[in-house]
Amino acid sequence: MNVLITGASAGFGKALAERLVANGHQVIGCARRLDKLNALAETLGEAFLPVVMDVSDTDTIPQIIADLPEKFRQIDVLVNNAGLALGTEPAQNAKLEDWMRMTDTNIKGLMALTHAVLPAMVARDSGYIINVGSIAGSWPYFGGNVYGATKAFVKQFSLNLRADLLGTQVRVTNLEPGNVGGTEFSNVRYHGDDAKAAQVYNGFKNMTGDDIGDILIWLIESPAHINVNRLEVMPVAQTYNGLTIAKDDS
Ligand code: 8X3
Repeated sequence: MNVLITGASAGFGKALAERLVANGHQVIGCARRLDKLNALAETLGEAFLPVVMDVSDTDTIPQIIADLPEKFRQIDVLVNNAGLALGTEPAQNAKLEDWMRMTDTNIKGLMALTHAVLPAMVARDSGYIINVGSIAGSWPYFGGNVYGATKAFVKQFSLNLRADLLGTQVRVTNLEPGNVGGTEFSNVRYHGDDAKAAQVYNGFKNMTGDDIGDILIWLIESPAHINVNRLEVMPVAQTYNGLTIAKDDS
């Protein structure tokens, strides 16, 4: 299979690319950083095609897809993995610029790529789109504001895609991970403050990019007649903790 992964240079994307190549698939690895992609291409070989792409630069996407070399042109699986959380402040203290960047990448980039790839899948009557959502798309938490809202969009867009794809063999999954450590995600969320980012993962066993890579390849290699609509995963240490009330004297 040919699998296009956005955000392929690190984290979940990289973990998935490694697994796919090991299992004999080809990967179109998209990311902004060519040096990181090239490093990955060196270890993964010819089955990994590095493609420079900034998903938030949505106007460039159709041409990038059209320009793919012949043997990578058919995209069997699209993994919309590129995304970011910026800031953990309450909404009243958040930066509008952060909100706009999350919207541009997590929503507009994902839409643009899906729009560029989906028609060919429908024409072939086969294909699979996996969107990397988040538990934040279902569960509100302090500081989640626009990040969670972008992931709620991703969840509903995934479900609505399936509704439109009735009668086709094209599959769509929204994968909704909870806390995952050891990737750049938290570092970006805390605007590069390594110490703060590290604190998030102290004192419990978090999930890792490899755990998510294992889940993604399992989804991709699952039987073609099964559609996993949504898959929410958390480390055992993470769970729901109810609603909160601010008492008058607090
Ligand atoms: C982020 C999930 O649990 O790290 O997508 O906030 S969590």
